[in-house]
Amino acid sequence: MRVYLDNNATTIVDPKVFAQMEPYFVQMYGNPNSLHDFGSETHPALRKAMDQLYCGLNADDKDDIVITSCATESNNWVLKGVYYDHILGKDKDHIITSEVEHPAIISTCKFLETLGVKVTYLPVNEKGIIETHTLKNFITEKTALVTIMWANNETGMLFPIEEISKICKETGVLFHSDAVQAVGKIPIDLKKLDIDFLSFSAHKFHGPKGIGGLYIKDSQPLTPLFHGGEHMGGRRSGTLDVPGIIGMGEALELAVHNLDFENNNVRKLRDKLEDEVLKLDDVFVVGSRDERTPNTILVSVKGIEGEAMLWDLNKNGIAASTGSACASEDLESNPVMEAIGAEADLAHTALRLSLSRFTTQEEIDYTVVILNDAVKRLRAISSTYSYAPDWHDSKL
Ligand code: 7TS
Repeated sequence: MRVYLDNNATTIVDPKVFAQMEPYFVQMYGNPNSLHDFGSETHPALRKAMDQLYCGLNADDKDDIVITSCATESNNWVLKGVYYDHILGKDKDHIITSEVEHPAIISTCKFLETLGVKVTYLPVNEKGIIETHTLKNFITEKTALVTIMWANNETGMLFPIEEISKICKETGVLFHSDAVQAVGKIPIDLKKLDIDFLSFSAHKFHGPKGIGGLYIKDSQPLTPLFHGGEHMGGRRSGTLDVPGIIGMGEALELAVHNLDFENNNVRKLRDKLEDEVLKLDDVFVVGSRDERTPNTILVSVKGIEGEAMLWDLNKNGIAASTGSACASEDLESNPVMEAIGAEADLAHTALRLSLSRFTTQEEIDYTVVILNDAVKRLRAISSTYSYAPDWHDSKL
């Protein structure tokens, strides 16, 4: 049996999405900017896709949704755009983010630091989210932007976005949210929230890879990252990825349509898996279930390196993740586990299991059997494992 439990890394393209995209590879392949029929026959489907995106995020007509190649691009664009428009040559020099953002934010912040930008990396509590009341203390008249993710990719923990957006509005600071792990999993209503910029990526909600977007409130100016042929009103040049845009629109519409399913069936399967995982001795799951996206579990299994578990599961057809890269000489620990204050040996044992609406009961039942067996076998040969009932308390 093959079981895919790495849906926070990427998802299967929904066959219904692929069916909408296919004709635009082989029949209607014209460049939408061309003046002939090959070009113009793509327009109705592109218009429909943009409508699906506005509708799926409940964005206003006066807002912009600009198509990008992925969320990494969207995140780079907003941070570098804010640098050009609000920091360079201006009296602001400060950006606030959190310690547990995706590298697409952290690495871009590190780059901006080399240009003289001051960046505050807000610490997180034991659940892996920021204490919102502390945010106010860090905002000064020099702060140009707050960038905080909506849901964490490792833990699934949801950040208090409404509260953060209110603080930013009150203090007159721009607010960006990397919503890659939230879009398609929880309701998003951009008419109700004061969010200036929001990043998303189609391949996280059963759309194709290589296509994403940046929402821009009130179509405010943002210096482009890509200059060129003035596509997307000059905001993001480059020939439009017609099948990709059509796929992303369809995928978002389907995801929003399936939100109740996501919240009931996916959550039920996730909870069942979590119940079974928690029956094991010496395991620790980050954050409580109702504070997370419905599909994610980050679990530490004492005494077993995340990578060892991954290999073992993979041998049995199960795809999961540790959230850490396996360097050639050293096994890296999970950065989010480190940020929540877990000791090094615990941070090395992280295992991320992320489900989707395509995950089945049989797959979860199979995973539980394999996981139980793997834990027994790997702990038997572990040099670091010996039973300690108060382990949870002593390590965090
Ligand atoms: N932001 C978040 C929160 C993410 O989870 C990811 C991908 C990205 C940005 C980058 O998205 P992309 O569209 O540029 O690919 N996250 C992961 C992950 O957790 N494991 O693999 C990719």
